[in-house]
Amino acid sequence: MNNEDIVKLLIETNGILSGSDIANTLGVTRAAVWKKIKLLNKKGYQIEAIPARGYRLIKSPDLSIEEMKHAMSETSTIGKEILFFETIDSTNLLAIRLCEKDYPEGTVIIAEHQTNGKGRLGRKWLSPPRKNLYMSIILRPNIYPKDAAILTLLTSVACTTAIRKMTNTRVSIKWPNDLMIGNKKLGGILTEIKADMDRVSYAVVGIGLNINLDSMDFPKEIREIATSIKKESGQQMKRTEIAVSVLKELDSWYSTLMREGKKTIIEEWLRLSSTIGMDVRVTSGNTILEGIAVGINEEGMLMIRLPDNSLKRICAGDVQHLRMIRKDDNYKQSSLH
Ligand code: BT5
Repeated sequence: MNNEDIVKLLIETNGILSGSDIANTLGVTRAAVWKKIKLLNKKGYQIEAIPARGYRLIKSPDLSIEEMKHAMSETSTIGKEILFFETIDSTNLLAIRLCEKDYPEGTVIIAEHQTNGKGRLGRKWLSPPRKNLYMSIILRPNIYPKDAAILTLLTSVACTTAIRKMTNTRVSIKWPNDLMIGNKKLGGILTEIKADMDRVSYAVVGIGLNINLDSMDFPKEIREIATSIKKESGQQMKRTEIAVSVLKELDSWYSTLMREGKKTIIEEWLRLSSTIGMDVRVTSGNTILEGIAVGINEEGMLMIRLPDNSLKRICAGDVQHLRMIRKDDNYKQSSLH
């Protein structure tokens, strides 16, 4: 009997369920049920025992893996398997190890706390415990390595859509992998792939989202540049609901990619991005360029119009938004080369 078996029954009952009904359904003793209930209450559930009647679920912890599993049972690919850790070095690192062991596509690794959360280029993702979301998803897309950036684009579309639906915040995407509210970073995406010459053999998309951090919870290194949903909206969120919404959006956008190719995703990314139409400064290795961000090409590269009017493709780098130049649809072209 898993924890989620009992939680699932209590959610589905939405009322009082007797100990013997639970025991019979799960093929265990009533004493075993009682023990599990005690354990779940220690894990942050509030399950009331009503004498001579049974048990009732009053409250779940704000990140409940059991509820997540229940909610993800109807997706097509993502979240069929969800692994949860209190503390881990990095969900991406573990996901990569699991990919090597042939874990199936759609497996989600989620942690309350990361001791070595990773950003791009060896940077750190600061991961304070119990307030945020840190998760990685294993994908095995049938795409060329040159197209792998689409996975970051589609993950940022999924996160942005989910957060806009669930909260009243105006999150947008900053190329290539940042989720922003205004000029503060709410979250980031780290896509790592293994590929041979002509096929991606696996990809791991890692998502870090600041959810319930209060102003004083931010590590000082990022206090000036980062934000959280709670800080922006005043809303204390149930992290389960955001996680489920993000993963369901990811499932749906991933199916769109596999079915229709990249076009719809690029269009949606352009709609949700705050980079296009901006005067930007791009730092890429030792090179710094300034120009107007006019679009992305089919491989997810940022297209910059330089002061001499030439177009430059940027495949990797960090973007600083300087000021809005134009926000009309002329800049929202998906097929620039
Ligand atoms: C990213 O890198 O933005 C990718 C972040 C991906 C994190 C997830 S968490 C789950 C999974 N497991 C992992 O180990 N990683 C992924 P980059 O664009 O390089 O941005 C890194 C920079 O963001 C840092 O140098 C800081 O300036 C800033 N930063 C670090 N922690 C932050 C936080 N919690 N909130 C906002 N900004 C942060």
